[in-house]
This record gives sequence, structure tokens and C-alpha cells, in this order.
Amino acid sequence: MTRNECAAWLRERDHFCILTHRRPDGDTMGSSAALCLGLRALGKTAHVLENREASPFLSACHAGLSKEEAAEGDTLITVDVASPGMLPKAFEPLLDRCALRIDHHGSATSFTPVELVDPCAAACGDIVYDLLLELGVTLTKEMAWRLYIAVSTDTGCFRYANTNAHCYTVAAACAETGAELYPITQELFDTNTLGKLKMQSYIVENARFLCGGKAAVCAIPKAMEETVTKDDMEGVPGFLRSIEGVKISATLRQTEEGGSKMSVRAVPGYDAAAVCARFGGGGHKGAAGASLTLSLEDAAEVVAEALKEAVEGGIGN
Ligand SMILES: [Mn+2]
Repeated sequence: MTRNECAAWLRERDHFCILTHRRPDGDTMGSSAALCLGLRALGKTAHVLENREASPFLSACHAGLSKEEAAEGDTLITVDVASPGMLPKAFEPLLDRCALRIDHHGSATSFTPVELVDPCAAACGDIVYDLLLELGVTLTKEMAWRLYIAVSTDTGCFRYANTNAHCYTVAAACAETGAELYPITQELFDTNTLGKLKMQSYIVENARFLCGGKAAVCAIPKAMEETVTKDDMEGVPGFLRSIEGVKISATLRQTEEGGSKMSVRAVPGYDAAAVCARFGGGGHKGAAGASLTLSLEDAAEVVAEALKEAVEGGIGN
């Protein structure tokens, strides 16, 4: 669907319940909340479905908007969910009832009858902003700070390669409302916990550099991860990529089931999604992930090989 068709689709319906993805980030939380507020501004009944995995800071996006269960006749919308596997476990029973998917992931598995997907959008926040315009909704402060969280999160505070003119337009519109944006920037991009710095120090000491430093792999054992909080792990995959000279990086962690999961980050010219696709995963060119059934040590070996191939001109660039 185009944004225009999607706006018409929303106008024709009511009783919306909006679903976010597992391990929720600022984009899924902020854009779902802004959409919910926009629909309410049109006189519709709208809620977001409570996502218990959200951090306290991001949970604030959903304050006053969430409900614990979807009702029988609700129109279910997913935001920032690229595939059924990205839904939180608690939402899985609702999969067949999802009616509309709003998303910006390049590689995705469709699971709804209709969808508004724009891989050129840096964040779902950009798409929701356009939808609100189409719907004739006036942006309020309450919508604005949530949209700003969405767009700033997925652009790394307007630093990543996906940042485009539209992102700045959204940010400017958010600022125009008078919403306080600096506290968001400070919390999300200018604050380090000691746990996060400790994790970065572990990565500096233990990363393996390949192809003359263009690729890097770091496996983080569970024992190390257990010394920090879940929030301390935010942004950790991006940290390895940010080391000078690194074009593509993979950060591996152990799963509860004894397997591993990897987060790949890449600069333009390298394709994180292509590397992850080899392991059944996906995502964006700049950021992607996959799960492996291998132990951490074995996974680190195979992934290192895949990165080498990607850099040396195989797939992935
Ligand atoms: Mn997103």
C-alpha cells in the first residue's frame, strides 16, 4: 500500500490494537505510540499491546496507551515487525489476526493481508509521521517526543548512513511542537552506564580482527554478560563496528538454549543482511542478526569465515 491508501484503510476502520517487536527498541515503541495517539486524535479507539520486554525509559512511550490483551474484534497492526519471528512470544497467538504491517525492513517475511513497507525509510517513525500528515492529524507534543525517540533511535541520533532529509524533517516537526527533545538525546546517546563501559572494555580486549582490521568478531560468554544488565548490552554490536578501520563486525552472544545469536553491523558498501541470510537471519544492510544452533566458540569460527568472505569480495559487499 501507499501511505495514502494506508491512511484510507485506517480511516475506514476502528478499535485498533498496535503490536511491537520483541526486544523492543525506540523505533517500535515510539512509532507505535505516536500512531496510537494519532488514531485517537481522529476519534478512534486505539491501544498499544503492552510489551513487557521494554526498558523503563522506553515503556514511558506506552504510558496511558497500552492494554494487556487484544479484544475479539480489534484491528491488529504491527509496527517495525519484519517477520513473525520478531513478535514477542506473548503476541504469537495473535499472528493470524494481524491485519496490517507497517515496516521499513528490506528483508522481511510478509504475514498480513495488507502492508505498508518502505525500505527507504530510516525508521518506522518516518512512515508514521507521513501517515499522520495524510490523516490530517496535527502533531502534538505527546506524539512528537515519541516520534523523535523512534527516528533518533534508528538513525543513531542522525549519525548512521540511513539518515536522510526526511529524518531531519520529522525531527524539525517534532521540535516545532515545543516538545523537550534534549533529555531524550541525553538519555539515549550521551549517557554510558559503568556496565556498558565494562562490556566495551571486554570487547576491546577480546575482539578478533580479520582482513587487516576490516572485519571484527567478538564472542561474549554468558558469564561476562551476566555481570552487566540487559540495558548495558544496548548498542554493543555497534561498538565493535565503530572501532577504526572496521567495515563489518559480528558480535556473538550465548542463548538460553545453548546456541548463539549474532548481531552484524556494517558501513555502506558492506551488507550485514547478506551475511546473516547465510545463517537464516536477516535485517538491514547496516544492521542485521541471526540465530545459530552452534556453541559460542564454533559460531565465532564460522561467522569469522563468513565475514572474511564478505570482505574479500564474496557475498556481503
Ligand atoms: Mn525500526
